[in-house]
Amino acid sequence: MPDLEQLKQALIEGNWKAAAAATQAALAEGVAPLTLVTGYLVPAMDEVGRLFECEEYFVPEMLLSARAMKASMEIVRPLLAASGAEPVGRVVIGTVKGDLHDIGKNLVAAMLEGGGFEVIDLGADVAPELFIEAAAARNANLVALSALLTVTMPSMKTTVDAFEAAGLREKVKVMVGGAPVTQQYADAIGADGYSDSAGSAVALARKLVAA
Ligand code: B12
Repeated sequence: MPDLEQLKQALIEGNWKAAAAATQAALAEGVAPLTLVTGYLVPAMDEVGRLFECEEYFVPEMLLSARAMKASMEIVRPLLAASGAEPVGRVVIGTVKGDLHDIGKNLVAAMLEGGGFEVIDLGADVAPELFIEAAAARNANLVALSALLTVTMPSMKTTVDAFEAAGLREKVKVMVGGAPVTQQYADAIGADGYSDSAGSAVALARKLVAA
């Protein structure tokens, strides 16, 4: 068994080269890609968040950790997405306007791809009109919104409302997620679904497009 604590430590220290090397080593020794993500990468970022909260880390340290996470995810992502299943739906995904956090959104996108969805990823800081444009142009049946900041959560509601105003709300299901988002919030803004992790997002997405 490889020393996976080293991988976690590399993320916390923001050392992308060590993170990439530890990821490769773990995969070579047969550790499942999803185990790497849920057991080590995500907990490492949680620890980074805790260090930020208690003012041991500041934005530059968070950025270095995010870069290390990205280096790991670039290796893991194709493996998560390599299921080869039939397309089960078309999803437009993005982080809402004002919010630059894209790691969780990228993970959800990779899992949805792995779960057989065609994924149109609009990136981060996405305005409501861009979600609408992409959903209409690509005939999507699902829209997935991510927010990591309490101050950008209202952009989720603005986006749901914009779909309503554009007359497209009946055509797409909307699912929301991100650390500060809750089922209660999803219900309050009229979203169709909420999930707290990339893994359960796939089951939710399947349920929503089948409904
Ligand atoms: C890395 C990071 C950054 C990086 C982001 C880099 C990037 N490319 O994403 C940088 C340095 C840019 C950054 C900036 C800021 N950040 Co920041 N950041 C983080 C950190 C440490 C990790 C986030 C992360 O990637 N987690 C790992 C992923 C895998 O988890 P996740 O995003 O939650 O996603 C999972 C689920 O939520 C879910 N999910 C996510 N999206 C979706 C969508 C759908 C549809 C579904 C179903 C599920 C789902 O599935 C994912 C996988 O399981 C968090 C702390 C934390 N633990 O969350 C703070 C944190 C989010 N940041 C915070 C803050 C305050 C900021 C800044 C305002 C700091 C500043 N003073 O400038 C800025 C804001 C910039 C902006 N406008 O967006 C606060 C937010 C507090 C709040 N509740 O509002 C946090 C919580 C830190 C803290 N504890 O205080 N940040």
